[in-house]
Amino acid sequence: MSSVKRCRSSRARGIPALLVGALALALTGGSATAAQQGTLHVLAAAHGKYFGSATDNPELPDAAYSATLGSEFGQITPGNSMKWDATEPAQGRFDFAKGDAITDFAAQHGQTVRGHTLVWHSQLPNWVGALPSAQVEAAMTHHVTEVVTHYRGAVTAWDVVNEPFNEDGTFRTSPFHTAMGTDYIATALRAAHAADPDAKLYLNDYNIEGLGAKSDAMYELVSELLDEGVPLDGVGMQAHLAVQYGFPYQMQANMQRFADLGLDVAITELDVRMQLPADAAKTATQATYYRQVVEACLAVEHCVGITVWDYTDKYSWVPSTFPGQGAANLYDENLLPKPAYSAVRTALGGGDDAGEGGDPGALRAQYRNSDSSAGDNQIKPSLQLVNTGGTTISLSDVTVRYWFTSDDGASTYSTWCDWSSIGCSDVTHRVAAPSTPKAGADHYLEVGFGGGNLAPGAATGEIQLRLNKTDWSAFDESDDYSHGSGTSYADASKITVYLGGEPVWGIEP
Ligand code: G2I
Repeated sequence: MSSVKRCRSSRARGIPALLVGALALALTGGSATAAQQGTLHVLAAAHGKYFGSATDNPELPDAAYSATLGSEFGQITPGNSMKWDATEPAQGRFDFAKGDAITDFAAQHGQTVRGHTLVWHSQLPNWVGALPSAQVEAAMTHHVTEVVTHYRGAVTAWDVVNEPFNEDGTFRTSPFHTAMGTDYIATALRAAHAADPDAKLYLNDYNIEGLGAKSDAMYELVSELLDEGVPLDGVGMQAHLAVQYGFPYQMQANMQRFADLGLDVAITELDVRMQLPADAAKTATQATYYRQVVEACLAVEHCVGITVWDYTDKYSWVPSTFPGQGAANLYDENLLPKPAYSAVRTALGGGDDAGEGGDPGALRAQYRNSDSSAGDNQIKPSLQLVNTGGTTISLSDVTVRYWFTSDDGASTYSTWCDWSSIGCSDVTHRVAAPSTPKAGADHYLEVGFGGGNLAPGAATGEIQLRLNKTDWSAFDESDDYSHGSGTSYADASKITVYLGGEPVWGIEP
């Protein structure tokens, strides 16, 4: 093996971290508030890295799910819809509908897309395995060429070959390996490079996160490919971890040895499963593992980013594959952040130790619209606050603003708390006007609290609010700044939250 170090430089490399952070803020729209700085992607971007999530087409109509997917993450990977069985189910018949829905979502949310995956032994339609050996290379090259060409410009990095190794580091048997031996890997990489010279090309596998036989095999392979001048930009480490199996051995050192070859490294499918039921100890270990992965990536300059294999337990692959196991993700089945989320955020520099009053970046507002009519004489926002940090927040320090326009009629208001799971007697509410009227916001409903605490991980639960003008004239809510159409709770960046009067969540109009 050659000791020559190569430097195929990444486009992201060399961009100052702050510029990348500013770029990410520009992409996510608007000015930076403390709360935006708290999203995982914006925090990661300040280190010159991305923070992403896998997703899948059946999940996108879930409005609460896709709201967080679109706001918290700067990169997405399709969990299934760019695999061979989806993109070329019959030979020569390509279907990009599902993959296009993913790239469209990403474009709408300023996210990059990792293409997953071109050449893999699994989720391979039967026709590939049935081909005579002599035809497999042409079929593979055609598949890679068509798919990469279709997604040119929309997919920035590809898992060109997925899971080429067995656990002991020998090459896995597949129709490709049977037909071409190990040459199939270089052939696939060359075809992908020819189809999109700008895409970053990766080999991706699991159980190669730490030092060991399997990662040694990957190291040998990529070293040889680089020696031969094969186009290869990086190694993807899936990182499907489990609390019962311990943390990968010397993960940072392992990542560094690949980086030292001149390659990028990406954490591509991170999750940390456990035997159910979850308990405090397992949940704490899980948070530690997530934190350690982030720390390892931050410590390795050429670790370009981290993707979680979906962000919520609601859509995890784990329970169906490992019966009795689960709870592997950053958010629970109700889309509320778990301690692992706080651990990741803290590791990214989000801070969990703001001292008295709690961690500003940890407080977030969620909103749902309980008003079926946007044109009647009442506005009915339902809100809840979630403390994703590690310190208790005193609610008497917290205020929340829902921004709207008064439209015609009276400019005096009545406000109501119709129901709240923490009781309405401690919830204060009033309408006020900003010093300068803004588009979609010449007034706001301000909500406060007489007392109470929000413990780490806790939510206030629903607070149902309502307001009307004293002359009961109608509103046109459709252009109101904070108005949304979602009927289930989702993070709402257009609801602003203040701690001790300082903005901590959301974007003011
Ligand atoms: O198995 C976890 C991941 C390991 N690394 C490669 C990834 O591509 C893989 O992802 C998972 C998807 O998250 C699952 O959603 O790959 C599985 C299949 O190998 C996916 O599961 C399959 C189900 O097994 C099928 O029954 C189902 O038709 O998803 C298919 C599409 O929903």
